Formats: sequence, structure tokens, C-alpha cells
Amino acid sequence: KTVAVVGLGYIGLPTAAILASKGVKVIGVDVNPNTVEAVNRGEVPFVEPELNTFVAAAVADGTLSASLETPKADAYIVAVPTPFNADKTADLSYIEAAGKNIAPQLTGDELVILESTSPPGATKHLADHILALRPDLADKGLLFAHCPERVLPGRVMIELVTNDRIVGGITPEAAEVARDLYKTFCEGEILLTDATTAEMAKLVENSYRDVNIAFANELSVISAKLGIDVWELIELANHHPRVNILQPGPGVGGHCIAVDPWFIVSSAPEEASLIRQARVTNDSKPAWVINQVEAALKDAGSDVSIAVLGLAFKANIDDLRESPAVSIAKDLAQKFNDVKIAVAEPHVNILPSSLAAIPNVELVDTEKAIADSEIVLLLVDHQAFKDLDRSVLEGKKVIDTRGMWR
Ligand code: SAJ
Repeated sequence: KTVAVVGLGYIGLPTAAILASKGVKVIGVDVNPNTVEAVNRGEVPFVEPELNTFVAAAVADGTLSASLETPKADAYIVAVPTPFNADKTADLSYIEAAGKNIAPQLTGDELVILESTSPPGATKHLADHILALRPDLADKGLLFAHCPERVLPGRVMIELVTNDRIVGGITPEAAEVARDLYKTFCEGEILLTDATTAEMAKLVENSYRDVNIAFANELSVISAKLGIDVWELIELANHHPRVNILQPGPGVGGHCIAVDPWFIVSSAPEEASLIRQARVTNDSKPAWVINQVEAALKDAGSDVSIAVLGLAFKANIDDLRESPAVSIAKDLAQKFNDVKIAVAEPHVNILPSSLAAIPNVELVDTEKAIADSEIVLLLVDHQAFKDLDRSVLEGKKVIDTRGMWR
């Protein structure tokens, strides 16, 4: 049996490599020639622990190869991006492009799995798209299923094996055949449902977290107004046996939690009011942080510098994409262009291009950023910042968006 994995990104390549490690013949497909060449050399074009070892071994064994062309295969796993459009609806063009390339290769009894995080109905949309291109296969046995991934970057090779998996079929038979494929490497429970429920389950998991973070962020804004320490408030409330409030911060980043709820909202705009409001609440937090800094600048007088600590979207990672910290640093620097912004991010050694182009921003080490500044804005709760000797903060105006230095 041959499996084609379409899209060799953060999810597709690990999935391809783990299947190949179980002896399945896997052909990875990607539109990027650099990715295809890297994989064929046994290399990984991004950082993910352990993935290198898997890819190198599978390529050496001949079980994994990569191609720009979609091949004939018994099963297809589509793991391409689903970004959102300006109006917050999902952009299905990558999924449609994958379907267009798969369609001519089909003979009628293949399994096509959509793994990309998708709005409800996307698997059916992919099936309809393929069948519109291949009406001759309409009553043959093509199978379509959705199997969302829920792995945490940094732990992908472990969680692919140990996490439970939801498998949703357009038909019950499709779910069963897809389950058998995932069983080759997944040791968690494999739960069968229909495709739309599987699509929603993934979106709901991330919306659940978004709504709960929004609650914490709203509490932080209310508490500031009332002169209450929100972290003490949450800690006290969480002593209740049925209360577990998450942590407020400078906003919600990453590629999942800040995106997926919009797919629910755009599917049911009238009904999804709480889910929409959570997105609005979390997205408004960076502007609130900037207002706090503006007030501090007014008190501090002229000729002051601001130390911005952290750019990553969460603690102890180097990922700056969709990070509220990056957008806060950028907006601050542009709004107060006569104020020096000393950015410290121990996990990177160059500024992202959106910040590098701004003249009053520079990347320096943490000690220097603090020593040279009157205002210290903590945006990410990196361990490196936790370990700082607090005496360096003496005499500084500290704005701690993570409650790390209370
Ligand atoms: N955050 C807070 N307060 C909190 C928790 C998080 O402000 O109490 C912020 C973080 O700082 C960060 C953002 O939320 O900016 C998201 O971080 P995260 O750790 O909550 O989630 P991700 O984006 O790294 O990974 C999530 C996970 N989903 C859930 O926990 C429900 C992961 O399991 C998914 O696989 C991943 O999304 C995904 O790919 O969908």
C-alpha cells in the first residue's frame, strides 16, 4: 500500500515520516522545490525535535520520498494550510488545489483524508470538488474522511503516537478505513464520528481555550480599573473546587487558537456570539497594553527608553509568528517614534523584518535592555526572565503583562 501525504509542513512531514517508520511506503508531495529536495536528502526544513532522525532513517530505507507531483496512491492525506481571508472566512484554495492534483490519479477505491484544520463542511467540499472533476468515479468506492491533528509543536513525534485521535468519515466505512491507517502508528484511542463533527471538534477545542483566556483577559482589564491584582484574584478564585480560570496576558497568539474560532463564527455568524466576542476581547488586549505604556510614558517625562522583554507568542519557544508581543513592540515603536525601544528575546538572534525596519528598535540582551530603560514591559513569561535577579528592576516602572514578577 502507498500513502501520499500532500503538504510537507509542520503536520504533513511528521505524519509522513511516522507512517514510513512503520514500513508504509510514503510519498510526500509539496509545491516548494526546496522542501522536496531537502526531504529527498533526508533533511527537515524546519525545527521539530526527533523529526530529523525519523526522516533520515525513512529516506535511507527507501520508505519515504518526496515529489512535486501528486502520485498514484491507495490513500491520500491532505495537510495543507487553511488561512483565513480578510473577512475571516476560511481560505480553502490550498485544499482545492490539493484535490485538483489528486483527482486525475484516482481509480475509484482510494481513501482521501483531510487533516488540515477546516471549517465545518470542508471535507464534503473536498469530496464534491474531486467528484466534480471526476464524475466517472461518482458511484465507485471513493472514501473521504477528516482526521484533525492536535499535536503540540515541540512534542509532535511523541503526541502523534500517544494522543487520542478523532476520525470523521463522510460515510461510516470511510471512518473505519481511515482508522485502520492511523492504527499503524497511533497508540491513543481512535474515536469514530462523521466528518462535520470531527471538523467541529478540533475547532471547539481551540475555541474553548480562547473563550477561557478571554475571560481571564477581561478580568485583568476590570481589575486594573478597580485597583485589584488580577493574579491574586484568580489564584484565590481557583481555590474553589469547580473554578479554574486561565491566565491573562498581552493577547493570544499562535496559528491555531487565534484562527480556528473564526471558522466557527463564519459558519454560524448569528449564533456564535460568545465565540466571536472572545476573539474580539483577546485581539483588543495588545491595544490596552499600549495604553498602559502610554500612561507610564506620560508619568516618566521626556527622553526615556522602554525595555520590551519577549517577542515569542508564548513562553520558552522561538516562534514569533502571530505573536501579540511582536505587534505590541511594532505599534509602540511607531506610535512613539522618539522613544528608544530595546527589545530582548533570548530565543532569537535577529529581529523579525516587521521590527528590523523601524529605526528606534534594537535587539539587545536582557540585562542591557533593562539597565538602559526607565520603563520595563514584560510580554512573555520565558524562564530566562523568571530567573532574573529582581534587583535589576529597582527604580524602574514595570508593566508585567504576565503577572510573573508579582
Ligand atoms: N495563553 C494565555 N493564557 C493562558 C494560556 C495561553 O494568554 O492561560 C496564550 C499564550 O500565551 C499564547 C496563546 O494563548 O499566545 C496560545 O497558546 P496555547 O499554549 O494555549 O496553545 P498553542 O497555540 O500552542 O496550541 C494549541 C493547543 N490547543 C489546546 O490546548 C486546546 C494544541 O493542543 C493544538 O494542537 C494547537 O493549538 C493546534 O495546532 O491547534
